[in-house]
Amino acid sequence: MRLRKITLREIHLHLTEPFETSFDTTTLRRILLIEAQTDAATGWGECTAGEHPYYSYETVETAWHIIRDFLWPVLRGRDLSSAAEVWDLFARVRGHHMAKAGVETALWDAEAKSQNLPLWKLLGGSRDEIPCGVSIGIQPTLEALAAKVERELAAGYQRIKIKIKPGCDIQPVRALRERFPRIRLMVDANSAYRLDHAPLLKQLDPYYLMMIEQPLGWNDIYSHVLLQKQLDTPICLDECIHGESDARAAVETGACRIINIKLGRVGGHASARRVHDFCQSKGVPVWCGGMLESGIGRAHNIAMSTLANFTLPGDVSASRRYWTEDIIEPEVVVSQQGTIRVPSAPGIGYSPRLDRIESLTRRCEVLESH
Ligand code: OSB
Ligand code: MG
Repeated sequence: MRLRKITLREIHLHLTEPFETSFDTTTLRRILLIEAQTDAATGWGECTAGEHPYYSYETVETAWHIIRDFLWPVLRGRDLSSAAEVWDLFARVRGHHMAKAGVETALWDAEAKSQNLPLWKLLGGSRDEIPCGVSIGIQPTLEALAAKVERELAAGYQRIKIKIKPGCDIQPVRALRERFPRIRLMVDANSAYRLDHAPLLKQLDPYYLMMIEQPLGWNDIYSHVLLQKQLDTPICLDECIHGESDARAAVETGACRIINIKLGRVGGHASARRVHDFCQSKGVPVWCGGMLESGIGRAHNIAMSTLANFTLPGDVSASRRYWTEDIIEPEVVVSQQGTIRVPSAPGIGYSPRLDRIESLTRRCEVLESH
């Protein structure tokens, strides 16, 4: 498989409603799409870098720069026997996993298409449907929050995650538990707390949450070791896990009992699979996180979630929860049982809508080997 051309496109998509976390409120997504043309097939990837460096240090701008000036030169005209080789080829570039993942996942799609195989089969996945949860942003009132939860449960979602931050944590959890005593409930703090908040976080224990996601520093595994010792509620790490070595450090030291895997954060499918396999060998369950992706990134998340140790419902939900109209055909839909049926078409299994992508494009750059 020889890479001929990469097209970078920045599209702008408005969320159907604002999404508030402890670090930001997002209304408009700037999404970097990567189209990789090889001599065998064309694949699509999505770079999950944000508009701001508030979740990780990467942004759309840094990713564009890294892809054009450092990743593309490594791959241009190169003959690849598999997308699985790309991670090692990129090793000289430190970090910038979201940039790497955008390109690497596009090549996985191309490889699967060239073999006429669904991507999830090429990755070694084993499920034909995946369990789904939702991530609900911070709401202005407890009533608004309860109404949202009600609606998502009625739609069939198997697990509810709410965002928390200092001053907006115990109260919403208590309110939801009183109203919904039996649901699978969890919280995500996006690194909004410090270790000296341990007594406060301890107050969440009586609400038997499935987990607390990333309470402490985005790059601070050790503080989570100290916090987990004090909590009954399992900690799940998101921001801290950039690859297999972080997963090993976190699991072996007891910093967490569950891991959230995001393709962008770990640098693509090959790295994600290594994190997955390590966790599986240690009996640590994983689930697929979300980054408010368009249909392209969502499709990659679905393919990854078919691996056997993705036993917990992920933040992979229906297109319509984010967009009035997605950029893929068909859109991602979730059943009344809270599952997504895995597509059987080659590659990511959903078709990019080129006309719609074209009309949403604000910036485009073609990188071509001559
Ligand atoms: O921490 O999981 C997170 C969105 C943007 C950045 C970080 C996170 C999130 C979400 C949304 O929780 C998940 C989704 O529905 O895509
Ligand atoms: Mg998270």
